[in-house]
Amino acid sequence: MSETLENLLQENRQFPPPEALAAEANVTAAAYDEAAADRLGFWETQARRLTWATPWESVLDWSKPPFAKWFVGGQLNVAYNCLDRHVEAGRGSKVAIHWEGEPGDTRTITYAELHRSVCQAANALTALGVTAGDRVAIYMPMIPEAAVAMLACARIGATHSVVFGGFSVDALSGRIQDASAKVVITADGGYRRGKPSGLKSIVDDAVALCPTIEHVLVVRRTGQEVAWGDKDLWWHETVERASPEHVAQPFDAEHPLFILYTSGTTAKPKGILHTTGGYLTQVSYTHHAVFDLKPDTDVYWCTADIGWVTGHSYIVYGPLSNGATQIMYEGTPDTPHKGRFWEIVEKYKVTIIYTAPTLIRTMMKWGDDIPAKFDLSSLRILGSVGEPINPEAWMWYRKHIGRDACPVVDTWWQTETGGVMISPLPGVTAAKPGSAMSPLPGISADVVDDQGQSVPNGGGGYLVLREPWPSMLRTIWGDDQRFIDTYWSRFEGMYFAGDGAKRDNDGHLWLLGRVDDVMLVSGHNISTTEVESALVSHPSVAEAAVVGATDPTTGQAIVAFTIPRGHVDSEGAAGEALIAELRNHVAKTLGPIAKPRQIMLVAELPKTRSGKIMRRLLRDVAENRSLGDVTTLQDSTVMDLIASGMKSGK
Ligand code: 6R9
Repeated sequence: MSETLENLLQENRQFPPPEALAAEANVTAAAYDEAAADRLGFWETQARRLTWATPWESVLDWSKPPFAKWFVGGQLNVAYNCLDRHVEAGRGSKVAIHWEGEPGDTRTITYAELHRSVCQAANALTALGVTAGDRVAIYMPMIPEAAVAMLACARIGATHSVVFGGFSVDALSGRIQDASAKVVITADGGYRRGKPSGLKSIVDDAVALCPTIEHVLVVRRTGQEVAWGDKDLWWHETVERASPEHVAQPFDAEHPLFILYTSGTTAKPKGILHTTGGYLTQVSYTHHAVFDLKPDTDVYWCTADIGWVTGHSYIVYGPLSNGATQIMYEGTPDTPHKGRFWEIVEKYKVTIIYTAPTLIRTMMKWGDDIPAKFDLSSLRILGSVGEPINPEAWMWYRKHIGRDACPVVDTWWQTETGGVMISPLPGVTAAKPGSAMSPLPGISADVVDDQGQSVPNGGGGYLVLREPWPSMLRTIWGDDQRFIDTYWSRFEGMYFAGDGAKRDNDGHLWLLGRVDDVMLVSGHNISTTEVESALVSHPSVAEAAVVGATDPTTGQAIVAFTIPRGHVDSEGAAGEALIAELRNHVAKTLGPIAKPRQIMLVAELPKTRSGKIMRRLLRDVAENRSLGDVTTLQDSTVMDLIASGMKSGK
């Protein structure tokens, strides 16, 4: 890359924590000082929040970088920490999960009940021949059995590999083959957008390609007809008949806990491997710190799917290790109506919500009047994850969901980092809209230039992590060399995250999107995030995606795909006028260099299942190429619409 990223966007608003929240916060500013004085000692203190069967001998073995070992010699059981210890402490009757099915059916599951189900599933898996170290694939809808399956694997030391329910036969079979999984746990289907979707038939086709699979365990969720073969077993005939007595054995701190595949671009998915002690330490601590979780009074809701790392760390392992009461929701936010999420917040008096910018922007598009119909006064903390949150989306979230009273925590992290790395602390940080602010205590993040030198305040470049952290990935499953090449070779001795970032004049961090998405316009590196945020700051725009397309004069030119807000007239001449206005608005906000060559008004954008905009597909459209791999798209019809709009010049 020729130059580091331009640094265009200016944002001066700042929101200090409410005084009452700060006074009672789980974590105060002292944590930064403690961690700065003794980083490893700080992580030891956090590890002691868990229950260990055998204490560790040393905190970190970093003698063979980049292969880390945390809490060397320590032993613990993850499921014990998430369940048994709460039950043993007399909290068995506390609700662990309030589950809402999309059609409106509900289940309330206490810690004692969840513990019982996990013990039964652990016994059933053991009876099927699954032992510690074996891999189990999980391909499930958002039902409590998905969490039960993960915890049962953890309990017996089997390594789970959760694959998004809804990924294709190819995606599922490829992941099963890569990990040589022995068992698949699935369901007949789940409910999405008011209809039962089929999962079992996809598993059948995948298993036909996967000779390592010995058994398929099937939860009956929808009751739809399914084909039945020799390997198939019903969950209710095996797990629910198994003994609920099970004593959890401790495993080594470095025992493999799970593999989770990141889809990447077109390359083969990477099986990110996470282990036991360091992972649980960091997800448990960060959940306690970033969400200020008070287990006795909070009702926490992370809206992610269990198939995304956010579901692993902040639905299953973080919240349950902390004894939280949480919501789990099966369906989509617009079924049966667009106020569904806010109805759930009102019904359960949710206090902490953790969601993605894509959802916030969608809600902006649908209109302010929808959340206004519900009582959201129980909310006290709002979280965001998955993409940079545009400053105006942050402001909308704070105002229309958080009644201008709740701190917004924008949390930066990755599948690879396992847990949150950069985020405000809700009782400490005076947050700026759109900024993830500072590395958490015990984390050393930096922004460096092409040569790996830290940039000064006001500078931009590449986000790196300078020191190992407890929940870091340990390798790419079966491919140590690719682990080294992908993350540890760009800069000597540092983890390269693949994201662009800038450090503002106060030293706060702003994430600028994937470096692969950066546009090079007349010799200037311009981040997609900043142009998108400039577009979203216009009152007529709900959402925007920006890409660089080849241009004969400027090298690359900026092409923007923009979704107008619900009330905006964008047909015919009104649409033309809006486009002209938006081009000028970007030029005025960021400078003439960032003025888009072309703006298209669209109804939807291509997104992954976890809600990230797939800019590479938009680049294909902008350059009139045929589309690359679309298998991880949430809705593949979106691309047909956008491509036909482009051809007709709309
Ligand atoms: C947790 C998760 C990781 C990539 C990451 C970055 C983007 C996530 C972000 C963010 C800006 C945030 N990302 N959180 N960018 N601000 N708060 O999303 O994991 O699916 O592996 O994606 O997501 O680009 O590198 P994963």
